Amino acid sequence: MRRNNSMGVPRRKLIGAAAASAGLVLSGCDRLNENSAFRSVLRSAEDANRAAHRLLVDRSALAREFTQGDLSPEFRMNGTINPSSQSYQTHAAEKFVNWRLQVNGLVQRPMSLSLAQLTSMPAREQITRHDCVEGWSAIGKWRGPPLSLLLKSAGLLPAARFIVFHCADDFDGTPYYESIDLIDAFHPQTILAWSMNGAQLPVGHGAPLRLRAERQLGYKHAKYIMRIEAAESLSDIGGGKGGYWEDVADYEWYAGI
Ligand SMILES: Nc1nc2c(c(=O)[nH]1)N[C@H]1C(S)=C(S)[C@@H](COP(=O)(O)O)O[C@H]1N2
Ligand SMILES: [Mo]
Repeated sequence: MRRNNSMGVPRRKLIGAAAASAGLVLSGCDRLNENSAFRSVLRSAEDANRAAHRLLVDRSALAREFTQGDLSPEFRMNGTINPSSQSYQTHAAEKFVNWRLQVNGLVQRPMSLSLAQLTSMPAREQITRHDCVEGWSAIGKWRGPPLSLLLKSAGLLPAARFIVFHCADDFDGTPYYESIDLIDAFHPQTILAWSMNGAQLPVGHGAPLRLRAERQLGYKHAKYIMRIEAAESLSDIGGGKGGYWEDVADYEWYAGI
């Protein structure tokens, strides 16, 4: 079948014309190069290219790690410091023995993990600085399995693009949640911390499990994680912007530091 465009010109003829004009451009290359406007377009394309490359390379870089002596004597508790729901209060009173982390959404094998299972997984320990958008920072020691380990055992489906953290707390009935992309999800310092400064994670800091995503600002570090969901899009989760603060106060979804 011979397919024509809307003007009735056979496709082959159009391709021929395009090739001819490409030839003209090529033969005029030297003259174009003398044109300073053209050169500046090339330069800015090169700059954009370099910036994109730098961004990609930098996103796999490690956040600075500190030593035991750098630990902040006091680490502020911020946002929710004790989720009020009856079910969270019961889990806390039971020392989280009946609590389970759900891992579901776009995964091959949905999982339900006890705290004992999570604490017996291979863990990473890291001393890092937490930077809150409100302007305070603190250095703490965090321990827990890399998020990548859980995602690998659940097996992400090809459509998965984001990892969403659903939390036990809410602000006036609106649940706290956060999300990251797969670059941060598989970053080696992205861990699910069940321990802080060598002790079980305190309720104020997100017990029994909180995210550490060391390349991003504090509000991305979801505390009180109940469920981890792999998703293709963020638009039908919460208010659609990928996180509680993104939805209610227009915080940036990508809060890289
Ligand atoms: N579930 C939940 N996670 C949360 C918050 C919250 O209110 N609820 N606050 C965020 C903000 S703004 C910061 S700075 C950190 C505070 O962590 P911290 O209490 O361990 O200092 O948790 C983040 N994660
Ligand atoms: Mo924060």
